[in-house]
Amino acid sequence: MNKFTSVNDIGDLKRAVAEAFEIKKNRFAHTALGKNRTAMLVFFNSSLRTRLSTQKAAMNLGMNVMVLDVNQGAWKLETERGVVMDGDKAEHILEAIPVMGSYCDIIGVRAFAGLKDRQADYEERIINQFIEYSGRPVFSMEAATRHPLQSFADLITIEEHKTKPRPKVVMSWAPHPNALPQAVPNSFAEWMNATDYEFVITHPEGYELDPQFTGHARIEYDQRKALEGADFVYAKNWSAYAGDNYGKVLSRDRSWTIDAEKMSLTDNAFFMHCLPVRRNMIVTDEVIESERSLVIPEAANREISAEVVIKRLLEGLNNE
Ligand code: AN0
Ligand code: CP
Repeated sequence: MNKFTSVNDIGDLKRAVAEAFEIKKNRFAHTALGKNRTAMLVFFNSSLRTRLSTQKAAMNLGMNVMVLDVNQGAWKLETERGVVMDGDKAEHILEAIPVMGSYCDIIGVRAFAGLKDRQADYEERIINQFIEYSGRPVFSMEAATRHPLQSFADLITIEEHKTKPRPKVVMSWAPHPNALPQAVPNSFAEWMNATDYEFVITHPEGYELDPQFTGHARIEYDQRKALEGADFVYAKNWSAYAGDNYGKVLSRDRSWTIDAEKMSLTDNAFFMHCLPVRRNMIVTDEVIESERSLVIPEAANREISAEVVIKRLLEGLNNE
């Protein structure tokens, strides 16, 4: 593997999950792979889980790790080519990227959607520049349109907890005060569509996601109907994708919050969320604290998904 930005880079999902289970049993089995190799983790946005779990995964593989918060201590970066740089940005990303690449063997990048220019976001301009100019294998730690390390951890979590071969997984929009990217729901949909699960998406009208991600999923505007018989409820907020509403908050309707009464419509479903979560907006205290809540094991599996991905990138380097 020489990059990881979507489900398409991971190949056979059954093999990837089997590898994840192997790594979970012994996460220090491959320390020789990363010896004298350096991972650089570059953050344009905040993070708790991704920063810690990815760093831990790289250390489990014997790597050295450097973390750069672009907004704290680095020069402000210009990302558009052709700009006269007479403003507050001291350095261009076109120099910064190859310089970063010269200090490491693999690069992880977190660069969220700006939510102003849909075309720029959906062209994945930032991470694609890292792929083009760093000279290193690049992996996504949430880019503008996808969060594949999260979706892989979500898949591992479902595989660990499912009690039916073909569980019903329901992804539900839920309210949030701010405009959030579509990366997590896009990516989750893309990974669920690569499984043979029954997959349903529910959201208020106007919150339709890009069909390239939702694929053959059933879209159900009635949240209660969608939740009937669910085995897993995956809650997430996102801002609008469609047309002129791109990046906008169209609703903060708390009748969409996942509460105990909603969960009672399901088949004793597990509750999932990628975190960070706004309690009593997305989900009630009662549901997130219930014994069916998987949010903590789901976050713990971020270390495992990252370790499989970094392991494969290292194997790719060794095969060069
Ligand atoms: C981010 C998002 O929705 O993309 C990160 C989630 C992992 N969430 C927030 O900004 C709250
Ligand atoms: N789920 C997730 O990616 O969390 P962070 O934003 O804290 O990294």
